[in-house]
Amino acid sequence: MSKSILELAKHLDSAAINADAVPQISIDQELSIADAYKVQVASIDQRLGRGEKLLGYKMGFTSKAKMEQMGVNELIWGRLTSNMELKDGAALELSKYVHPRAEPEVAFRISQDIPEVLTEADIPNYVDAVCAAIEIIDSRYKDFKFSLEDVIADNCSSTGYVLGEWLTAENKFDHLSISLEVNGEVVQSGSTDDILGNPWNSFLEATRIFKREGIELKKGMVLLAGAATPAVFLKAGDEVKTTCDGLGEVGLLVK
Ligand code: 0L1
Ligand code: MG
Repeated sequence: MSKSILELAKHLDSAAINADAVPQISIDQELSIADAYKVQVASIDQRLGRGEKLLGYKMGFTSKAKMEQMGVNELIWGRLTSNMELKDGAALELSKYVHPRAEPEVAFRISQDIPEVLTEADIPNYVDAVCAAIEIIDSRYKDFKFSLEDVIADNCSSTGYVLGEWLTAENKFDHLSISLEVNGEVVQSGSTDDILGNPWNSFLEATRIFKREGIELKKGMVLLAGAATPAVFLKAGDEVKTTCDGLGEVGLLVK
């Protein structure tokens, strides 16, 4: 028998709390994309009900190659809550995750509520800071395998994030190098161009999609723009660092 949206949400929430890999939802029941986002919202509501705060959003599938691979033609998004934030340089406790990976990103800080779809000219009025960031993705599904609907329901794999020092938002991001280092070795490198041509495009797309979906981007919220490279699995003892030209560094230690 099919599970309700709330049952699916509780199932994924419990998998996240217990760091327990579960079978893909899509093996047993069909889910539309709209219903998958409802599961995501209901599962985040479980966290908010425990006192967590909604602090922002992450954009995913921000490269054309990844969109094509997953058969989508627009970005997907997940929600960032207070328990997901790790301070720069903090320890990530491996036992709290199923099979976490890290990916190098940039983040935006929103300076006032965004009421409408923005254009490039509006950006200075709505974003006051940018920084280098790391997103921790940790699918709750066995073997990190999922359909598009599965991953959306599972908060688009988003599990944690680390923000570097906020810098003024004048940075234009033209062709900036960005890399992920593990234990002093560069294991992934790319350019901010790899984030939808330019991370600002991801931000503008977010304002378009969220207006359509009735999602509020509010003052003080964080928006993760998307990964510039493939993600890397983490293991105990790893020192992980993202460096982005002009935006500095941000890191974490895996325990
Ligand atoms: O770009 C993203 O952050 C997508 C994450 C969801 C897919 C995955 O877990 O690889
Ligand atoms: Mg990401």
